[in-house]
Amino acid sequence: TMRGYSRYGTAVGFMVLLNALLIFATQATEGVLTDHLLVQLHEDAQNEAHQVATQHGLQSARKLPFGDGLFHFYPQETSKRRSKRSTRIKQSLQKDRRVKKVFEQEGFSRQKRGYRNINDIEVNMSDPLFTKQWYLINTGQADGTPGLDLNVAEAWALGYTGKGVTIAIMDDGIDYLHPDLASNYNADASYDFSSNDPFPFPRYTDDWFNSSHGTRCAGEVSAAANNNICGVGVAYNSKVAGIRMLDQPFMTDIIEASSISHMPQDIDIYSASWGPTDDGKTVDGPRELTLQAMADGVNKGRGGKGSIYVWASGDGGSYDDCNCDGYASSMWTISINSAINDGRTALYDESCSSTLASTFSNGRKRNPEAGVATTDLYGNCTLRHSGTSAAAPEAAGVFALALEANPNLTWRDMQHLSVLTSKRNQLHDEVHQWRRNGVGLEFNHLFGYGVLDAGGMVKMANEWKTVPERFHCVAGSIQEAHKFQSGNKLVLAITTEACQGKDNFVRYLEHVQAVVTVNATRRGDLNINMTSPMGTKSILLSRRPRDDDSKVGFDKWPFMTTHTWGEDPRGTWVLEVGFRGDQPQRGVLKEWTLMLHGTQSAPYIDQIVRDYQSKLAMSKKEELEEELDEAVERSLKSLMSKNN
Ligand SMILES: *[C@@H]1O[C@H](CO)[C@@H](O)[C@H](O)[C@H]1NC(C)=O
Ligand SMILES: *[C@@H]1O[C@H](CO)[C@@H](O)[C@H](O)[C@H]1NC(C)=O
Ligand SMILES: *[C@@H]1O[C@H](CO)[C@@H](O)[C@H](O)[C@H]1NC(C)=O
Ligand SMILES: *[C@@H]1O[C@H](CO)[C@@H](O)[C@H](O)[C@H]1NC(C)=O
Ligand SMILES: *[C@@H]1O[C@H](CO)[C@@H](O)[C@H](O)[C@H]1NC(C)=O
Ligand SMILES: *[C@@H]1O[C@H](CO)[C@@H](O)[C@H](O)[C@H]1NC(C)=O
Ligand SMILES: [Ca+2]
Ligand SMILES: [Ca+2]
Repeated sequence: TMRGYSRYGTAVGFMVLLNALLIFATQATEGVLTDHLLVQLHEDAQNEAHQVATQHGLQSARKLPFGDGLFHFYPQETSKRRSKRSTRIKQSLQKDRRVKKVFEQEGFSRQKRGYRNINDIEVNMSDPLFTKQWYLINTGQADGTPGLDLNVAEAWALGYTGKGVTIAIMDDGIDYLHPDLASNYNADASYDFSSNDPFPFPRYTDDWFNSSHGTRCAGEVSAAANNNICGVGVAYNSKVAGIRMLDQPFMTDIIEASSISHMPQDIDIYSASWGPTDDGKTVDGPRELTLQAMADGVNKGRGGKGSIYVWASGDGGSYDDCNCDGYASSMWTISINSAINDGRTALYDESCSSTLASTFSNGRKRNPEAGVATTDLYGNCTLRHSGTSAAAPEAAGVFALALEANPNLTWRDMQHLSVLTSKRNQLHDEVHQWRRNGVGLEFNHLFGYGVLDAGGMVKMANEWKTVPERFHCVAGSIQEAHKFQSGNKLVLAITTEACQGKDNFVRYLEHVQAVVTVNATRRGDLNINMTSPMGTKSILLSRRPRDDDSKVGFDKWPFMTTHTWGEDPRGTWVLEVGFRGDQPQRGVLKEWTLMLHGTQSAPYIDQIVRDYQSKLAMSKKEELEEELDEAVERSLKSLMSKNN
């Protein structure tokens, strides 16, 4: 074993150790010699190492911190194997009077831990559009960034394809006769609330809009695999239900509530790619019945584990703020944003502190194949699905894989898993930095905790222990009117014990809501930030240049942040309310109530213990490696001293 090496100590000569290492190396890998040389120089030549190296055709020399007079002589260019030239260099070095000894360096293989080579997992699909579905496996097609994908291949390789899970697409219907959808269609769980019948087939509407939206979303989740038709769904063995509810002249609370509460014991996941108008001046959310339906869903759906509501964060671009959309910003929905295939934001992406994670879509003029490939109306396929509309169903598909891996997951477990396993990957937001919150979780104001990682998620889901009970604490409330104006922002503080000592003590945060009542001469110029006791700043509201409301303001509006996830809420929270924009504005804040939601006992204690154990194993490994290094160093020294 490796530990044994240290016992050789200085007593054993270098050659013994070298032999042992060589045996070890030949057993472990096929070592090859490289152009790199270990050179020992005579004492009086040690200041000339660089000259010696260059005179023999090498690039330079680097003094090694161990051994006496040892240098790393390295070549101009690194090729994998030793070149013929290198043999000559070695011979000429050996003849140089300044050089005491020359050793060749062996090259062997070391893999980055936790790094998945995207070509390692072989996925063989006959579906013609499969290779165009870069969001499933991104090999760089359509000018994309290789590896920037949902990592579904790993989840599939582990055997998770969505079996036994039903996802409902709440949209404009599904072409359930589509040959790529028919076999996965769950007719029993489907309904048409636009026409009040059990057949949510897309129909022509008054404005002749051809309703392909739902069909495209359904294909992303549940298109069948290996049938030579279109592409492959993220969860290609899951069932998809159609809930047609967008195709009537106007929406009603009854239709929304009915859709959201449709068959909650049969439908596991509801995907919604709609919301209030993304015109940058609307502040709207679920009405009374729909709120009740959502609350019932998370509390009673799926046998009490809770319906999973997946929401597109919105298509209003930088002019809108998804915290003004009460569906996306609800704690009960998982709000999903989108990245394009090279990791940039889509132009229509809205940012806000309530977004949990991201998937992929298309949203800049690029390669025509950079769109989302999926099923289309009338049995067709398309390469051009886009919008955050396209992002939410991908997330629904990933969650279906996680539910297959562990059907016990609650609606909150799914959010915890998303926070813990989503990745920054190569996402980049030109406006907002990636930051770490008080417990070290990395997030971004637009992408949330990053791109969903299906492989990571199913692996963690597999061993997941349901998170502890959730508590709610009103941390404090300021209810006097406070005036503020341009150039003179309002700063308020609430210091809280987070209900410590009471039954509803919240020690580990999940969601935080700031319920705010504020009016202003121009609502769109308002911006609100909130900083947690652990120092995490959430941008609760950004400027919305198109919103010129001067009457309504925000009335007990629950701005939500996910950015303080896992933090200890005890201490002082600071709210900053100000104006941005060209014209001077005035406003009055009438209420700020701080609501904390989370657990009393540590969530995922088992996960943490496991992490700790694996870290322990790592540190032992490093210790071993250090011991080995030391042994090599000692042996080298002893060899050198003998040669002196
Ligand atoms: C992929 O599938 C095709 C068609 O079924 C088959 O001919 C081929 O051998 C498969 N390739 C691999 C590597 O499994
Ligand atoms: C919808 O389909 C009808 C019939 O195929 C066609 O005439 C019409 O132009 C389409 N409308 C749109 C908006 O694509
Ligand atoms: C759909 O497919 C039919 C034939 O199957 C074709 O005639 C039609 O143009 C396609 N429609 C669209 C919108 O691509
Ligand atoms: C789900 O819960 C049941 C009952 O508590 C338990 O027996 C089962 O092992 C759990 N399954 C997983 C995958 O955790
Ligand atoms: C805001 O509310 C205060 C107090 O109710 C009122 O005096 C003021 O006129 C309102 N301002 C606007 C811009 O509506
Ligand atoms: C809120 O934070 C943003 C981003 O750091 C900053 O630009 C803005 O001025 C802040 N607004 C207030 C009212 O503090
Ligand atoms: Ca297919
Ligand atoms: Ca919006």
